[in-house]
Amino acid sequence: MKIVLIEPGSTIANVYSKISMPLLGPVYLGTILKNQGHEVEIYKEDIYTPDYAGIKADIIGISILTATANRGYEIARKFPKEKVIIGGVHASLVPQEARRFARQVVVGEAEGVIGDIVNGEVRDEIVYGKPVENLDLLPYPDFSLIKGYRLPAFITPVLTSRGCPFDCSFCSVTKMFGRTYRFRSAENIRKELLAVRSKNIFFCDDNFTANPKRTRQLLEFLVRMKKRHWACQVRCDAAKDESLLALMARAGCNTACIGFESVNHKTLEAYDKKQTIEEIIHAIGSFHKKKIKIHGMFVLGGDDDDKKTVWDTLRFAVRHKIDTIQMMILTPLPGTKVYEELEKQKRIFSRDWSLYDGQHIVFAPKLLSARELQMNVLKAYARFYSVYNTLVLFVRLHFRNAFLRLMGHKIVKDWLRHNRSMRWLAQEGIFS
Ligand code: B12
Ligand code: SF4
Repeated sequence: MKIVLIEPGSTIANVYSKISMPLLGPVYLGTILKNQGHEVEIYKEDIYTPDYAGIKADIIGISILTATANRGYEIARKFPKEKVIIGGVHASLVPQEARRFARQVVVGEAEGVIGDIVNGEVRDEIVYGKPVENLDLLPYPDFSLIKGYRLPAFITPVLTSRGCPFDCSFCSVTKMFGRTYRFRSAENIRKELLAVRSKNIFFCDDNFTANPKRTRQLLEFLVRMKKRHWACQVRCDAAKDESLLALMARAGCNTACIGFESVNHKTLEAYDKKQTIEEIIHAIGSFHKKKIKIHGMFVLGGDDDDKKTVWDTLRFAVRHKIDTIQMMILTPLPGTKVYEELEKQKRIFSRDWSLYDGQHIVFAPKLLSARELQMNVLKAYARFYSVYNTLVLFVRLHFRNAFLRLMGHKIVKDWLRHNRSMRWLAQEGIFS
């Protein structure tokens, strides 16, 4: 059978449309189907958008996040419904909605069911996938299935674990992958890495160090493999184990993306983050001591956040010399506790999923207006990535950070160009 899998494009002016890193879901599923003898092609629209009218396929599989759901449904409408299957995080959280556009929707991890669905052996309208228990049994993702994807890619995503033992109130991860932390063996990962020819690797696990013992084993391998230049996502807790950080540095970790989330301790509590500001400060110092750069991730707009919190966040990032930052606006992703709470309080004013990308305010904050939150976050973001700050880094010979800041500057400028009118707020009648 001919199967086409599609990752819909990011919305206009979404910072992420510039990053051509594919979601691994379609690649894993495509690899499994190819190994079963099917002809598979994957389209990642941020890289290549085909002429859909010319596509002859038996099955169209579409992978949707909340932010890309509208585009996913638009693509689905171009095909007869009996050919379309939809999966991905958003489809897993609101399967009934996705079902309106597809013959079948898969909730959760689909590796165990995709073959049977394609062969017509599983016909349920909503199919519940089971979490893959032994991740070592998965094939290595075949990125050559993605049309137009240049190999070796500048950066290759590698997933070594699924799930996260925490349950932060704004996060979709545990709703999708559960709280049981499952991980691949170091040997299995080593074999995949041997075939990766990219200079840069992004371990896209949500919590790379959740099990320090297995992380250590993996790091030992990386030291021996002399793999350089990789980044990962960790919590501040990782910094409590200094020898683990030392090993990460020796193994080639150049950037840690850390979920700091807030510099307001009340907000940290409300997010159920189970981390303190002291731990954040300690983590920054410890990673920097090991010469690992930090991409600090913040989420603004909790019920205890006001205008000052936004600027406190910027000052904090500058004072502690965080290398790059991401300032997201709290987004009520379906299925999360934040969604349930805001929905109960009738504070969500937009259901346009394309705005659910962490860069558009879609609910009424408590201590400031929606417009104020949006503008202040943007202004603070723009300040961090200002030309002046970039020049300062350049003069101090911090070329890599200066380059990244310049990129950040362009991204914020693009955002402003596309969104200056804030049409979605005007449409909802939100003027103040
Ligand atoms: C790598 C990554 C990125 C990369 C690349 C993403 C991309 N190409 O879109 C970057 C850094 C650019 C990024 C950006 C963003 N991301 Co991101 N990202 C991830 C991360 C860490 C890994 C993705 C991955 O490969 N997962 C592993 C694979 C195996 O899982 P999967 O793709 O979901 O596939 C499985 C199932 O969903 C299903 N499935 C998937 N597709 C299909 C298709 C069919 C037909 C079927 C049947 C089944 C099926 O089967 C697959 C195998 O089990 C996830 C967290 C996570 N653990 O998934 C967050 C995650 C996907 N990101 C998220 C978010 C919010 C974003 C951003 C909006 C901003 C932000 N806050 O970071 C942007 C939006 C990007 C966009 N496209 O518009 C959320 C999405 C939540 C939601 N409800 O949509 C997640 C879940 C993280 C979170 N904390 O909640 N991201
Ligand atoms: S934000 Fe990070 S620590 Fe919290 S539940 Fe999500 S993945 Fe886990």
